[in-house]
Amino acid sequence: MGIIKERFKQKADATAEDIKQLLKEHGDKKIGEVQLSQIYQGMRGITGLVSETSLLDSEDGIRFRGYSIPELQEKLPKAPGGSEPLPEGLFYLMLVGELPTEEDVSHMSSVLQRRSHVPNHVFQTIEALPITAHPMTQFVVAIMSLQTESLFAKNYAKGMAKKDYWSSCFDDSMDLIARLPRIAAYIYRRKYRGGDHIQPNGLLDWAGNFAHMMGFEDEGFQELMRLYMTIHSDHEGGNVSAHTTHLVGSALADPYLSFAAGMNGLAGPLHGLANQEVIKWIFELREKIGSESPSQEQIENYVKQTLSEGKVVPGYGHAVLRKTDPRFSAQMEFGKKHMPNDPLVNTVWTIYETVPPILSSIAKIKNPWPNVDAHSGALLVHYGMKEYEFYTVLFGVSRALGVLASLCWDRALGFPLERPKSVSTRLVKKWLNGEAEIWGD
Ligand code: HAX
Repeated sequence: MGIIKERFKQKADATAEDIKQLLKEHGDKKIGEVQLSQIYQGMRGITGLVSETSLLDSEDGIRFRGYSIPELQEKLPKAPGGSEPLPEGLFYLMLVGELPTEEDVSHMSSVLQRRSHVPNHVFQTIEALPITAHPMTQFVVAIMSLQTESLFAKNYAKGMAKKDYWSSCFDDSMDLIARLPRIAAYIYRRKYRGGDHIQPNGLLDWAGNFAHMMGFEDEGFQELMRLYMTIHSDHEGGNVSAHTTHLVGSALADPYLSFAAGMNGLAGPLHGLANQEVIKWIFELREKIGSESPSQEQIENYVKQTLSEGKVVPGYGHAVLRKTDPRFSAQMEFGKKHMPNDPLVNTVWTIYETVPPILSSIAKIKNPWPNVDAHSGALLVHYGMKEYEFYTVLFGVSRALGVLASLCWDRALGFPLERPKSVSTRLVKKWLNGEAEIWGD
């Protein structure tokens, strides 16, 4: 067994023992109440999931195993000469629960390099799709075709015992994370660079190699990829991509099937696809006014027009957050450091000054502040990645780190099939009339 796998197993066994004790002593404690409105409104605020890898605070934003993004930027190992964290270090932290040393991270990088071979049939499957297919469609289809490699599925078919699920889940998760940059880069080069593919560079870290395979050799872009892959990786368990991966995995669908399901959710415009929508929306604004640098007044009018057409302002609002997303702030800092005079990046900052007061004046909107997607596209465009339909694939490669680390924990802790109870409006009416119990059927 590899060293990372061994450490993970030790931590998971200790946590499983803690949970056993915790439930024995406190299993019947109430942690909240559920209002009728919550079950009709997307289950907001109902605590019903365990997420070991990260927790989201509505004011402070995301913390990965207790560490904020600025803390991770300081504490996680960096690439030689770089100043952004290496995402494989964050993966280690989410998996093992402890900050990795430089040695741990370089070990993780080489393990991922070793596992990164993608079988030919995956590329053939991508090639069978029309080139016009959305990159997220190509991405999900490629992951599904890679499912032929699942050890979990093979071992389950051979009668694997429940106590061994975690091991195959771990191996599949590592393999999948190792292979995703190759697949995503293939899709990028196929769709936007005439199929002129680039071989991996075994000397580079996971995110640096990803940038290289997409054709971006600029050190600034590689640093951006390290930051991007770190901050998009996890947002506790209830967001659509994380929750879907967890739910599908609870049926013992293997990590490939579970992750592909999560990616279908990420491809929704209220979730991960918002990153392409933001840039599309800004490009349309530029075209409309015929300028690269819209004024605050022009942005204000454009936002009001968007709202009057019954559309959402992409990149703003959040189901949990009630402040500026620290993932937005981290990207803003990156922009200030690397490209303070870029007109598109400056427009993102002017939008940041303009939108919150407008959204704040609309009573129903709970959070007028920007989320992660409001900023990412402008940084990518700066380095020449203008093909915004591809942006959600980048998000997806990063999200694998969090949701697959969580899936390993799910199997190691022996979590059961997820199956919440539902109600019908008919039952609700009967309950309100005192004719039925709400938990009846
Ligand atoms: N523009 C216009 N209206 C908005 C809005 C925005 N940015 N944010 C919220 N609202 C509206 C909602 O559509 C909802 O209207 P209805 O009641 O008429 O349906 C109302 O305000 C209440 O919404 P909320 O309670 O404040 O927010 P929700 O938890 O329902 O939704 C969303 C959260 C992120 C989906 C929402 O803010 C939104 O649609 N934002 C724009 C899309 C976006 O940026 N998505 C990415 C989110 C981050 C993420 O997951 N990234 O992957």
